[in-house]
Amino acid sequence: MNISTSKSLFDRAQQSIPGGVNSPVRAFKGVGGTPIFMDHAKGAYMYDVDGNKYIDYINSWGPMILGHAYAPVVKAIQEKAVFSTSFGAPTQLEIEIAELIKSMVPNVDLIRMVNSGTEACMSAIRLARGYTGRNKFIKFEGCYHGHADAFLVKAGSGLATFDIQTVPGVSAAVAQDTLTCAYNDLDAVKELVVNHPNEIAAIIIEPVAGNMGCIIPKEGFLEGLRKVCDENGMLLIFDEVMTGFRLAPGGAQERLGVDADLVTYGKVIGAGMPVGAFGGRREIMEHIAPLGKVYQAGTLSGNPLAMIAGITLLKELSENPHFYANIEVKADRLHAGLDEVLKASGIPYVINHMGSMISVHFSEKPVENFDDAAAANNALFSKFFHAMLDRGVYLPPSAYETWFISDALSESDIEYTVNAVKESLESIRVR
Ligand code: KE4
Repeated sequence: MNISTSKSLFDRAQQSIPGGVNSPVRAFKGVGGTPIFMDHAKGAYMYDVDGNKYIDYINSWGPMILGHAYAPVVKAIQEKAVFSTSFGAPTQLEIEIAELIKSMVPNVDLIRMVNSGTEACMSAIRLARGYTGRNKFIKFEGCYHGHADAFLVKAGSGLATFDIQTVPGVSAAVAQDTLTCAYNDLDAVKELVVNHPNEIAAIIIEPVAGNMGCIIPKEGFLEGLRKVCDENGMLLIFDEVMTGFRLAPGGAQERLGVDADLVTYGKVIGAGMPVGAFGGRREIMEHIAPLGKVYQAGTLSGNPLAMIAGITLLKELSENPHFYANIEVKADRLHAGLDEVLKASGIPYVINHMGSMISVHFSEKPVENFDDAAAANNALFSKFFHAMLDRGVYLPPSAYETWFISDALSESDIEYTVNAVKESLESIRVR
């Protein structure tokens, strides 16, 4: 596959941008090789600067649930842009997206728009600390809640990909309030709570993890966290930046039947524009400025283009629930096809899958937490990634990421993908 233009752009990019990318996971450092520079995308396909076409399983890391350049979203942005891109004053659009989200997520009374998932999660933690008067919080190894200092402790996504255990610049004073334990280990959570009585403000979790591959919560795990929080005056925060409006209209809360106290969003709610949000019960959210004293702000929070993009996509999803059924059928079809060719290959593997989130781990044992994901044959994944890329299938460039299924995928795309997996496995076995 000719990627000469990507190569020259990458050389040029590195002269002006750290590592040539504006987000580390795009740099292919986890899998090696030259990152592919994209020119445009439509539906299930991305087209690189050398004219190569790829079936896209990244979907911009989640937002493109109905495919790239979804016509109603593009039209809405084009029409809104001529009326200014930002006012720095309140607009009706912000009310509309807040009311739309509240109609899809019943346990959210108030919601604040921000500009990224990181901002949403860091604001939720600050609010939990302000509401409870406690400083510590629990996160799970391999979960990623954005790049705010307090989260960069045993985090997933790029930190796992690059094996960054401690991040220079994150002070010990900050990190000491971040308590961690293994995903799916409820006893470890209870032990932390016993060892830190009345010190822990919250537990923050990806209710279905997507930053160490896709990791499914064990039966009773989330319910157990809910009980621990209720018994110890702690808040349960669901980081639904990935799962929100993807696993169901009401996200993981609806699909898994567990209510959090605060929930954070991103990705889908911006339809590819920079948006994040955090919300919850009024008694908690009214501590946020200007109502309360937990300060949180943003020049471009709620800007009209991001709002109209999010409103348009969320309306499509809420008014056409068949999208969710469609995506589940496609994901199930992909899972079945992957299972068939992986089983035939004789290579040990595990497929973790819920809704439109799926990941393949070359592992001989179940992958239920970060250590399991790290113990898999991730060197083989890197070869697999490139073999698939060479066949025009763009997977996340790391074994520590989840694949996303969009409704734009056709049956033939899925069949092509499964066949590409078969050929890729044969090619890497030969080497
Ligand atoms: P952003 O600040 O990147 O918008 O969101 C941070 C975030 C928070 N919570 C969850 C569950 C997330 O998955 C993310 C961001 N996801 C990564 C992909 N694993 C973003 C890709 C990137 O870092 O470029």
